[in-house]
Amino acid sequence: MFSKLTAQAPDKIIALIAQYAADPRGDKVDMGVGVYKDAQGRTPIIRAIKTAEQRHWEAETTKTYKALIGDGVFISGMRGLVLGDVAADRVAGAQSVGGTGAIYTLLDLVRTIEPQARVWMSDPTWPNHAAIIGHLGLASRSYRYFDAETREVDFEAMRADLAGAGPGDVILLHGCCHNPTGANLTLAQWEEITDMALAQGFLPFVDFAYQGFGDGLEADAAGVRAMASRVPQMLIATSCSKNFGLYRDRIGAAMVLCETPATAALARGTMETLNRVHFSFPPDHGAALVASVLSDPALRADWVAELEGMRLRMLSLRTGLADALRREANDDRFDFIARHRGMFSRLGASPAQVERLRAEHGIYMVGDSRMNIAGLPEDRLDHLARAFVSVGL
Ligand code: PLP
Ligand code: TYF
Repeated sequence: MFSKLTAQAPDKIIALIAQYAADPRGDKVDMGVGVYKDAQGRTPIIRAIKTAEQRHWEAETTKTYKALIGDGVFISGMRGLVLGDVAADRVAGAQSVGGTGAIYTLLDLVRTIEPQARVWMSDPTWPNHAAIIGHLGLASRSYRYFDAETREVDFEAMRADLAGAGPGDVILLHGCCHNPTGANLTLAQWEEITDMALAQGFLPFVDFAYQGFGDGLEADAAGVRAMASRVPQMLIATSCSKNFGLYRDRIGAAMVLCETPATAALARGTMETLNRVHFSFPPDHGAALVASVLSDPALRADWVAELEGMRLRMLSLRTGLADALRREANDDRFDFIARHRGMFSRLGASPAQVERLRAEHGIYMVGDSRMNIAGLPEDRLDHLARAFVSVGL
């Protein structure tokens, strides 16, 4: 049976981790996989998470099963974090295995109801979106999103493409900190997409993996909240990998905003069933930690402060690199790096230039020239700027 299998192409982002690790150069620079790093290149455990973990270890007396849907305190805490007070009684939430698991559950929910649904992705988007949609056998479309010249959102093109969407179409949007480009919708543009959803009847699906990494916890949620306050229904996938630093603990939440509380109860029941068939009970550990951090005011304040420090560090790396490039290139063509938000920017280098940066300068970024801003060496930004200009950028 298994000889029928075909060799799988490796995930290009994950393949970079091993390639970087195997590089013996002492001054190599890792701007590959989307993991936050501090000035020493470490990905530390968030202080409040460590404290919650210690308390949890002391207080936990059993490892018996909890609930198929997940930890109720965690789910309502995540709903509040993402949506504030918006539409609370119409939202069904389920704990998931990372943000990826939330995306999978929500698209499986769509497939259960509407196997003919088409899922529209931004061009470009996180490669796992297309992989999951394809695996589920759903049809996909893409909409234009990024202007390669200005490195901003090409909103005219996006709007023109989405004009062709209607009922039965799911429009996948990045809630903030677009991966891989770093270019994001303004609040006014969120309102326009909301108008289109209302007029055309498509279903918005917000992938929200970087809340707190862009303009702040509340500001990053402004678009998704504005949309949720007006549309009858939408899907939201959230992740605790980045903002709680819980990458390997695999914790996230799937949320469905429904027309009525009664429909939300139905969605909740179906997500419970989807959890059961996907993995039965979701893993508790990360959910328990996030639930304590969100419900304990002191822990929450400490988490918010640490997250804000991470965000501000990435912002200062952005302005630092843009300044260094302005000096080195003697013009402002790289200023978009300071305007982008989140962990990534798409530099706009060709695959050959990306390869030269790796081979000649030990600078690692994804082949589409996505840079992880947190990986920038803050004491060597000039060196980096010289390398960028030396390969013809
Ligand atoms: N969505 C986007 C756009 C991402 O970049 C990521 C990656 O971290 C995720 C979702 C989900 O990540 P995880 O499954 O690790 O929570
Ligand atoms: O985009 C990134 O780098 C992160 C991590 O299949 C990641 O989201 C990358 C690829 C993948 C899963 C996670």
